Amino acid sequence: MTNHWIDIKNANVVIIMGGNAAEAHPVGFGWVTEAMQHNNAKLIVVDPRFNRSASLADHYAPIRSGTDIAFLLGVIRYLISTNQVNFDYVKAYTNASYLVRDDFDFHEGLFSGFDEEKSDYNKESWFYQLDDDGYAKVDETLEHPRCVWNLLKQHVERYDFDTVSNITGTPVADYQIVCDAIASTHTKDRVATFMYALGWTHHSKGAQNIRTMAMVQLLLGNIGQLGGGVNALRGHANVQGATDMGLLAQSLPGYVKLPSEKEPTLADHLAAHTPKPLRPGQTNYWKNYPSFYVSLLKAFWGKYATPENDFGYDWMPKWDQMYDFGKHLDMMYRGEVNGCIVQGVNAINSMPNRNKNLKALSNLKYLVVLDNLSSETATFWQNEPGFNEVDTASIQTEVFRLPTTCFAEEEGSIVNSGRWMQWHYKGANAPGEAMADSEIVSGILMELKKLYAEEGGRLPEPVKAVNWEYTDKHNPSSIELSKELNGYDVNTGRQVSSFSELKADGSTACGCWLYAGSWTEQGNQMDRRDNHDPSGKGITPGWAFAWPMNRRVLYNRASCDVNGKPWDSNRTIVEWKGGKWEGIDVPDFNAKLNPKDSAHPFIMQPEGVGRLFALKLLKEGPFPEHYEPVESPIGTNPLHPKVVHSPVLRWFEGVKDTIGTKEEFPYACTTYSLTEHFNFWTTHCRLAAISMPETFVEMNEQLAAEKGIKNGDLVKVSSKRGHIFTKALVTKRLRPLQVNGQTVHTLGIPRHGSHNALTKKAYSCNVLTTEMGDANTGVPEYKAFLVNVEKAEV
Ligand SMILES: Nc1nc2c(c(=O)[nH]1)N[C@H]1C(S)=C(S)[C@@H](COP(=O)(O)OP(=O)(O)OC[C@H]3O[C@@H](n4cnc5c(=O)[nH]c(N)nc54)[C@H](O)[C@@H]3O)O[C@H]1N2
Ligand SMILES: Nc1nc2c(c(=O)[nH]1)N[C@H]1C(S)=C(S)[C@@H](COP(=O)(O)OP(=O)(O)OC[C@H]3O[C@@H](n4cnc5c(=O)[nH]c(N)nc54)[C@H](O)[C@@H]3O)O[C@H]1N2
Ligand SMILES: [Mo]
Repeated sequence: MTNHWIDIKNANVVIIMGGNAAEAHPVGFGWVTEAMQHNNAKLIVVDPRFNRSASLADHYAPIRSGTDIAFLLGVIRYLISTNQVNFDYVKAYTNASYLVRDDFDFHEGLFSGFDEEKSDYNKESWFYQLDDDGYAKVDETLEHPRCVWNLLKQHVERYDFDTVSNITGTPVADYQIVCDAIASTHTKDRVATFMYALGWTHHSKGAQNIRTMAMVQLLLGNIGQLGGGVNALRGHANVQGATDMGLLAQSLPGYVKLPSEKEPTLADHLAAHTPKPLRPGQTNYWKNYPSFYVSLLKAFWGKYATPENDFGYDWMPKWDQMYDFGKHLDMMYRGEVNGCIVQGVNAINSMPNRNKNLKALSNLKYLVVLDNLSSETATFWQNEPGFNEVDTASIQTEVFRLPTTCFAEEEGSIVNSGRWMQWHYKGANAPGEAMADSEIVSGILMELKKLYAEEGGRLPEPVKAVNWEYTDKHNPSSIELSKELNGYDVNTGRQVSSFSELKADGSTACGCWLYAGSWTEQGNQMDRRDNHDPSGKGITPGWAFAWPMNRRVLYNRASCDVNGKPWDSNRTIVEWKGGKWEGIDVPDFNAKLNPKDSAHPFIMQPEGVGRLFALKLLKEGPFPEHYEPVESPIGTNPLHPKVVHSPVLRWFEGVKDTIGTKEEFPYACTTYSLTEHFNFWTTHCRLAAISMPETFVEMNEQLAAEKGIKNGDLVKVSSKRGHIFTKALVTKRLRPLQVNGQTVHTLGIPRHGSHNALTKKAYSCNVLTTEMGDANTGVPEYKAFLVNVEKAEV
């Protein structure tokens, strides 16, 4: 989140779109009702399903799954054509006035530079026009035909109400209400927040879904404001922490990059990732990349990291393509991988195309599962007729199960969606032989070191050099690990108090630059529990530690105009007063600068402004465009029939044959969470199993009647990848939508189906789902695929 949970109470309009906060984030949702009750806020929910969030909304609008970009580009068109834009903000704080290269173009669904053969773009033209000093050219009048503003206007021109409604299935009357509610926040005294999660990420253009919303927020001037922002509601309790720590396939802790094989030396890598300013006088914060990177290498390799050996850069793995879990499963399927360590994920239930994954795991020589429960992944080799059909005797995989502790049985920090690092203490000792994950991983490292010492082997250096100077090398304490993440002076051992102290010369070590300040010489800042809120605006500087630098609202310079005056005096976060900056939050800019010199709030961008035109950042293009899901219930793209879905998808060999057509599989299908369960693990919890004992498939009354299916009937749901049997839940919540001259029915299946838990035996919905996913992130299209449904013979 750019903002944080409590801050939602400051919103005037709350849009829940691409998420279901009432159900999946029920505690945080309390701040939505707070905004409604005490701030007269309006709640808008846009979702294929009338879900529990919708039941509390002022207005609910249905949408066909996978069409949010069309919906939001239509909103952008509406904002522009009705002049409901915060123009002062847009001119000063976005790249609206920047000139784009003359060779940038968009035609019939494709941007300039498309290479048909590679199914990829040459992104050269997706850039600004530069002057002789290498700075972007701008036209502050917004009149130049090549400025972002005019190109954007032109790009969204096609998305009028009828076109949008024809793609999304959202009735025009509903759409008008949503557009007006969003547009009402273009004034300086009104702000909207968008809350989203998987309804946007689980798509073959997930990153572009989110980006389109960020563009809406920029046009309205809603980023950097109390009650505004771009607010991702994260999944697992500590998934924010996991991503901060480099969980993503191509990132390292603090979102610095895993090196690619195109960067053979440290100098190459730093040159590729240390941006030059694109406008004069920019903070360009990533200019500090070398300090963050070298400090991270010092944390990895300790005394073995020296200027002479590029601080151990050679020992870092280099990628040639994205090796996410999907890629690994595909490699296992092809027999290209011997072993796999699965830690804290129930892969066989949660990854898409389950039948393929069963074969993938069966090809391994060994599988190690670190989990505090007996998961279906650890028992994937057990034949369970109907639910997990495998030929156990032919499986060669040896499975090792290492029981772990769970969060309540260890101390440490958990980072919530609002970036708060909150320390917690151990509640109980772990049962039986369970060990902490860190203890297990350390044990494996110690054994590897021993093996290398005794027997030698290829590439011993990284294992030998890894910095493991903990009191107990077999079991590093959370305290020692946290202090290392904060960072310290290598020579004196002093904890740094901020990332501004980090150096690129090897004199500091830091495990995650964003966490600098969380454990300083003053001690653990994460266990602070002063909930004092002096301004009444939900800013509690003494509660826990919010990265970066205990800042609660990111980009807060944008809450003021260029002269440092808050857009809205009721929403002051920082302000220029009596020749200096004052405020209730840590400034997200150099507060030594006067308002004019600091008027570039988006300090992580080399041009200091928010991007309506995203340059080369995303694979699909610098502007979002509507593409159909890979499996589309209308089988065409009404905007450009030749480019139906995203043209830059990653197709593993043979996957094209696993994609269904609307002729065979006529219904759209989506999957989602229920409050009563948390993913798969609470299916092992008796009370949760009692409250929701069984899974089901939801369908609307019209479709059920056409198919002769009654509520509670056993039905067979099939996709190109496989089929499941489950019970029908006939409902008004999912309604048929009129799309491109046809009726689209959507089915919905909860994602908690499990066959060896305390709930009734069920098929996992991931038998049906496709592994096709977002080209930037690899996240599968769990929320939009095609199925057929028929009444099953009992
Ligand atoms: N009780 C409970 N809480 C949980 C979880 C749980 O399993 N149970 N899981 C946790 C995890 S790991 C995560 S990641 C989060 C997930 O949090 P959410 O994303 O909120 O949860 P989901 O139920 O997956 O999906 C949200 C909504 O997206 C809608 N949707 C589907 N397709 C589209 C679309 O194309 N457009 C739009 N606008 N909406 C769409 C679905 O109908 C659903 O209502 O929740 C976390 N919290
Ligand atoms: N069709 C469909 N598929 C989906 C989704 C969907 O909406 N639809 N959602 C996707 C999303 S957002 C997510 S996050 C995934 C969730 O998928 P998973 O992460 O696979 O689901 P969980 O049930 O949360 O599994 C986590 C496992 O970690 C174990 N665990 C808990 N604490 C610890 C610990 O401290 N250490 C270790 N080693 N293990 C621990 C739990 O016992 C559990 O077995 O599913 C994805 N798959
Ligand atoms: Mo998740």
